[in-house]
Amino acid sequence: MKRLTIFLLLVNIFLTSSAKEVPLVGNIPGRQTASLNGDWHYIVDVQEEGYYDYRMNPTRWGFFRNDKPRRPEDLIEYDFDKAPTMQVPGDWNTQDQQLFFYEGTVWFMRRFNHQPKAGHHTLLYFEAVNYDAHVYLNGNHLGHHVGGFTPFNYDVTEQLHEGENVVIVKVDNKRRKENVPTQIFDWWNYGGITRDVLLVDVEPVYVENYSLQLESLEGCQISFSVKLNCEEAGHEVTLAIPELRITKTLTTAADGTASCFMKAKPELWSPDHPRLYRVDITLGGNTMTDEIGFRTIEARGKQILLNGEPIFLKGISIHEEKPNGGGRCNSTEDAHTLLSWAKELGCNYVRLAHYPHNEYAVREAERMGIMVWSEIPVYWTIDWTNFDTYLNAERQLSDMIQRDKNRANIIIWSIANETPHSDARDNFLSRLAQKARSLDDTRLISMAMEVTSASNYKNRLQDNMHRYVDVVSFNQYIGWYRDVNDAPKMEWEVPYDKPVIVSEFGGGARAGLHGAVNQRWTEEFQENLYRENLAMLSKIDGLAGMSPWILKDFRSPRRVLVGIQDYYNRKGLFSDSGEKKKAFFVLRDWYGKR
Ligand code: GCB
Repeated sequence: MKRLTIFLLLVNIFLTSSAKEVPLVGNIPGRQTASLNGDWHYIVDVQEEGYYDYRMNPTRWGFFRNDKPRRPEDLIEYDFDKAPTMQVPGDWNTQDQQLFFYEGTVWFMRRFNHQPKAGHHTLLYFEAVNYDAHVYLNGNHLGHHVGGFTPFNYDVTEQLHEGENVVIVKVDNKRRKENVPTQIFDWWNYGGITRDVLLVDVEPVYVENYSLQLESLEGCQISFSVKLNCEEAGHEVTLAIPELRITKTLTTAADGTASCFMKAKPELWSPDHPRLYRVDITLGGNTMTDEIGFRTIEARGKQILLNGEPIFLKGISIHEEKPNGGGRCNSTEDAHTLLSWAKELGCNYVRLAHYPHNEYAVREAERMGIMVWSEIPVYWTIDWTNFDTYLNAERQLSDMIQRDKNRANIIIWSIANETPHSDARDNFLSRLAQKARSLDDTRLISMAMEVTSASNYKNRLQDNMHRYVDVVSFNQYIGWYRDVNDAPKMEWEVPYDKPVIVSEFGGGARAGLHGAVNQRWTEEFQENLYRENLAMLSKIDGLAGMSPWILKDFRSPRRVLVGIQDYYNRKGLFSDSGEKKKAFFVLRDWYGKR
């Protein structure tokens, strides 16, 4: 009898904690959601007291229980309700002065009310938590997620209570060798629940994700494929694009997917005409709406063709940092300001460096007619031989693609930035490139490579990864890490029949500091560097675009020069508070003439 009771208790514990991470749902803006943004209580936990006991074993009595003393003599050494609050989404570094340089663990707690809808399911969706997150709902551990810039979601239908619920997240942003990115990187390691948190209302059977795109210009063919959250035959999914007079009903096969091709002649999406069509996807009487643009993108010889026409990518690189004063961006307004600056510069393209940016940013760029290079933080010295590191990178890549595969403006998936050559690195990256292609063969694949610098002024791009990419891209810093006087003598050799993008070049200037052109950190130095670089780079055979480094000064712990850098990388064309530097006008004029 006693055994039976224990067994039943265990079964009960198992059942009540059976929340699961589910495959990422697409088109969050088009779904029924309730926001969990707002004030969350937080506790800074330097030694992970709330997670490990004093023998360093995970403790049953952790902060995730949100325990309260029941009797006056009870000892509970934390209290979320008495702890301060900060805004979610948001980084902790700019919300609490004491946490400016903090890298470690912070616990977050928020209460919310919920009224379950009979027969519905609820997903708990995090757009991003940097970097390592353990998520708990009403004391149940929902899961563990690593990677600071991609979304994840849990089906929490069973864990939600009617009335009050408590969600707790342990966030740890310590840098580690095996992480992606690894221990060193040139940007601020903003910690926290940096993007939206949402409850998503779905039916038990729901559309998990779909792809809708123009297959080819010649045949005027659109392809549509849809995947449900369950592997069941016989569900009807209707796709409607009213402005194209398309209504098509498909029936799922046993694996819960369906697909079709349709004839259509949509107006094409392009920077000059960022046309988006309303798309309705209906399953079992529930309709979800999206806005989708149609275009083709391809590399032919040394050209990039958008809608069959050669296009030069007039770009700029952007970090996801607020336009005024720093901190992680977390709204459409932030994205709009940065992208408007890029437009003012004459850009038709941006490199969203060095990690997937917020969905807001990608969608805003799409509406504004800006093409996008989107990348994962496989940056510098990744732990190439560690298979878990590979799996982490691959997961970030596939979540980036799952989230954004219907965005017409994304033309390039980039898999890495400035990685040192080795067999281990080639194995890792070629596998990633193949993965990207298997998930989406309609876009171009690239990565930011490096050029071997030669003393005879001949710069040759040589990288085994050239076979796996559609566009060869490289970063180079003549004039900054190498002498600007060399620029006119430089020759470039890119021995591959592929389009070339210069994914970075640039140099630093402190806004308002003026002086001679050879005086580092002055606006004149940066201005001259841009002039010399643009003249030099124009000579590259097959130059199809560029994304100079960078739109705005951004925070970096590596930039310690007092009075000049003050923990900012100063290569922005805008200062950290949004003032234009002289080099802005050089690039704007050059783009104006292309
Ligand atoms: C690079 C990196 C970028 C740095 C930049 C710099 O090559 O890709 O992340 O911030 O150089 O400023 O040195």
